[in-house]
Amino acid sequence: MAPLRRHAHRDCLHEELRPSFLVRKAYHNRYKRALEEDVAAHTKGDFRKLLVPLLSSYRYEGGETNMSLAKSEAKIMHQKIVDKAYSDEEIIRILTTRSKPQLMATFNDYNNAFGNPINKDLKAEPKDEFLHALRAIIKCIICPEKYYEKIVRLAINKMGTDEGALTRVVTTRAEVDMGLIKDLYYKRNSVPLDKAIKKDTTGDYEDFLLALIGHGDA
Ligand SMILES: [Ca+2]
Repeated sequence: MAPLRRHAHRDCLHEELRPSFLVRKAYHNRYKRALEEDVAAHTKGDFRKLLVPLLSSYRYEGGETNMSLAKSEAKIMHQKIVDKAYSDEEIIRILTTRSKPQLMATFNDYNNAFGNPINKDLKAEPKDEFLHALRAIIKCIICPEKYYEKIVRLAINKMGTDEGALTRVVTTRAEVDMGLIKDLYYKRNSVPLDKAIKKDTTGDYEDFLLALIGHGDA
């Protein structure tokens, strides 16, 4: 795997794969494994092709957008999607290196020029896991708290608890945007997230989650 700690980005999967020291320590205490090892152990093929640049490439952080670049890259992405070349290096390069405002402009342009949101076109094969990952990255860029609130909601609402999904969101977003996720969770479910977690989990696991979401300061 590429070095894990080179740049402190604020973008979804970058953040997801580059969590803070405290988060990694909490994860290690509970699972006796390094978070990075688990991530590395679970990627291969096209996923590795996508995740390695997400970890290692430099994402430009400026706020300005280049509209003609957005237009040309929307066109590139559309052509690759039409050709079903989903793991093409151009798609990966655009998603992993462009700034968030630049990508927002590209996605808008895509919608305007081709008549569909890009994520709708990436749903052509709903069961394809690589397409699922691309859609997740795009949803994260557009509105991370919405993406993560949904994962938390589904993890809690199912019979029992989806501990894997809940742990992943809580450990990776704890020091990023957990406040926004909690606000949105409360808005959608009319119950505070810490209360929902208390009801759905027990013991050490409950304490672990509550500590990380900042129980009491909601
Ligand atoms: Ca449940």
